[in-house]
Amino acid sequence: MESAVVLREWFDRVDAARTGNITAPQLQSALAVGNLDFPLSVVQQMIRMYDFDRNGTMSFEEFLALNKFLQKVQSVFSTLERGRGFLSLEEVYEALIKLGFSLDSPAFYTVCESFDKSKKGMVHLDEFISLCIFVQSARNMFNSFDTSKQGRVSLDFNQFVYCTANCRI
Ligand SMILES: [Ca+2]
Repeated sequence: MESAVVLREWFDRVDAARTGNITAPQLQSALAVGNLDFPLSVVQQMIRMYDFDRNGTMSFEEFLALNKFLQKVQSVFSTLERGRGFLSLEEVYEALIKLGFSLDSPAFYTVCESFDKSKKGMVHLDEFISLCIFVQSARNMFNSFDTSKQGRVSLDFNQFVYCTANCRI
C-alpha cells in the first residue's frame, strides 16, 4: 500500500456501503485479509489513536495517518526480522529505539510480557504492531498531561484511571 490511489481503493473496498467511514470490525476483517490478526480491542485502539473527530470510526484522512504509522512500524520490523518472521526481545528493544521509544528495563519487559503471547521471546508482526500501538497510545496520553514538556507528570487517582483505561488493549 503506497500511493494515494491504492490507499483510496483499499479504503473504498472496506467501506463497501460508502459511508465515508470504516468501523473497527470492518478494519479488523480487512487487516485479517493481509494475514494480520488482531483482537478487536487492538483495532479499536488503532482507530482511537487517529480518531481526530472523535466519532468512533475512521475516515479516509484518519486512515492515512494510521497507515503512515503502520508502515513505519512494519518497515522497522522487516529490517530486523531477517526472514524469520519474528523479533527476539533484544530486537524489539532495538526496534522501539528506531521508532523513538527508549524504555527502561522494567517498562520494556512488562510491555513485552503483555504482548509476547507465546512467552517464548519471539514477537511476531501482529504482536509487535499491538505493542507499538500500546506504547504510542501511552506516549500520546503522557504528552497530553506533560504540558510543560518536563518528561514527568503528576496525576491524581482519577486521572490515573483515565490514562490506564485509555491505553488498555
Ligand atoms: Ca473518526
